[in-house]
Amino acid sequence: MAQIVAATNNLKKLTELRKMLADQEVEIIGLDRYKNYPEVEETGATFEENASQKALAANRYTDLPAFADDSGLCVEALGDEPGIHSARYAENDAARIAKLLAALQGQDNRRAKFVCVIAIAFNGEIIETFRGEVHGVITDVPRGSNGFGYDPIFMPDGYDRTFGELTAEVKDKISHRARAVKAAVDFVEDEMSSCFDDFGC
Ligand code: ITT
Repeated sequence: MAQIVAATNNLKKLTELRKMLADQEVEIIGLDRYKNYPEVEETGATFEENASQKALAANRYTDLPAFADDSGLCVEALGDEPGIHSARYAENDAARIAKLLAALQGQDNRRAKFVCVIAIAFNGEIIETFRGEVHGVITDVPRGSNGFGYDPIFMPDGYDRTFGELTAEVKDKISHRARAVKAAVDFVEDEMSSCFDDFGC
């Protein structure tokens, strides 16, 4: 079976990605396979740049095709922050949530979106990046303990529960990550079918 490296150190993210790709004929290799895998700095100004840096680093280190997910929560009233800084916004999930709610105190505009960009790297080059978004609002208080990160304060449009309250099955159908993964899978399937058409490979 073909192998691909999932270039993430976030185990909750990795679990979601593995579930979303469970039907694909590909073995997802985690970074835990590589004991000396170096810390990869995220120096980009966009989700696309950071996802590409992470995917390329893993592809070069392992010599296997690799993909990475760079994601975050963009809050309208905060000029789309924390955005690409979501993981570094504070030192743990509880502190990140508390800081965000404090920044939004008294703010009527609670609109926000989760963004996920997946980059695929092969032979030292980025093949393509794929973006998924889910729009919604930030609640006044955290609700639920499912998921990870900012899930307890994000309520997607069309639902009256946060990602922290919704089941993994629901989140994994409508999330930013689900949408980016679907775009990536559609692209790879299209490329493979055109490869079959063109070269019978
Ligand atoms: P890797 O870079 O190793 O993949 P990371 O957690 O540092 O792990 P990011 O740099 O992409 O990943 O930061 C994403 C952060 O955005 C993540 O740590 C959460 O705080 C938040 N986030 C992303 N997707 C989320 C989701 O589905 N639910 C809740 N929070 C999410």
